[in-house]
Amino acid sequence: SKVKEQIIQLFTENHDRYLSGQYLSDKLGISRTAIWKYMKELQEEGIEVEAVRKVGYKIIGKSDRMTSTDIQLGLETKKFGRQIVYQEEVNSTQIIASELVMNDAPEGTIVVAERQLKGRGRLQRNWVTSDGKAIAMSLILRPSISPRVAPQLTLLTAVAIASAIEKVTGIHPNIKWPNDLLINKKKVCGILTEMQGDADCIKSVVIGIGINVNQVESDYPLELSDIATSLRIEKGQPFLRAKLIQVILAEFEKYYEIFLEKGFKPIKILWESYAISLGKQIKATTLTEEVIGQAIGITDEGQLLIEDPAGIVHTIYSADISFNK
Ligand code: BTX
Repeated sequence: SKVKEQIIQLFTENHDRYLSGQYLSDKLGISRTAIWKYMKELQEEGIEVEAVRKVGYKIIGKSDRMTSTDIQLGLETKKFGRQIVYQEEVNSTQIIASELVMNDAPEGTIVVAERQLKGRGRLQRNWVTSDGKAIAMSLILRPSISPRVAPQLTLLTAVAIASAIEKVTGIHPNIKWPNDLLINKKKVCGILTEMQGDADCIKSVVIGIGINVNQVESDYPLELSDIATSLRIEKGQPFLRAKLIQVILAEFEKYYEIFLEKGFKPIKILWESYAISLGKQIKATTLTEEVIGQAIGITDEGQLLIEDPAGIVHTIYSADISFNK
């Protein structure tokens, strides 16, 4: 309800302070009994509320869920995540987000699911989402940019997530061009950027984000056990997924504003600070060829530059990268 959202907003603005029933009732223009009813509802939704007589209410704990309430409580963005579509079970959050795009959902809308049955990777590959332990999220953007620069949004997303993971866990992840986030060489996050529009103009972009948060090794199917990791495996402790989403949205909003105002260059510098492929011998497999050589950098547009043994520099727009040594 609208009132509950306002209550959540007040607790978010006041961080860990007690808010009295009177204060809430004055602010929202409803009775203290009504406030008490809403606080009970929040409790039933899994938010731990402490109520102290004559003092007020305080949020003392949250469980690891990702409902709209969980994500809004503590969200400090202006636009991103202000519209949340939460579903218990979906085939793919990307499908729901593309439907929302056609129904004029505003920029910053997110779709989140607890359970994703047919997660999509690039090139029709599958993305495995472990029930209740991962983040499956799609984010709707409506930038006015040309399709040529759209791939930069994938790199921007990688920077925002890397920076959020670093803030929440203390781990410094690596980015493997263009769309993988790795920790200790294993994949912790995948990004899928899908665009709608025509050849001259983008109408919308749906960014799919899959993050392995609370899985343990035995949660992964055999074929992923050597290539996938999770924040929990790396850090030895679980994390609240809603909290991570809040920080990702805040980081995203910050970098997206910079990007729209100043272009890709400032993002590129940050991207390079997380990059793992640069300077290494790699093999890039594109739809039409294989390029082997040294990754020497990315262009101001975001394409990867590979210098082959003959000294020829190749510009790669899209490829899968593997390390040669
Ligand atoms: P990608 O094509 O770069 O990576 C897919 C490959 O990654 C798979 O072929 C498999 O080898 C490996 N893989 C699959 N699941 C996992 C996992 N959980 N952890 C590590 N490695 C894995 C990456 O595509 C883009 C993934 C985007 C997923 C999000 S989730 C929310 C949104 N909805 C949706 O359907 N897709 C996106």
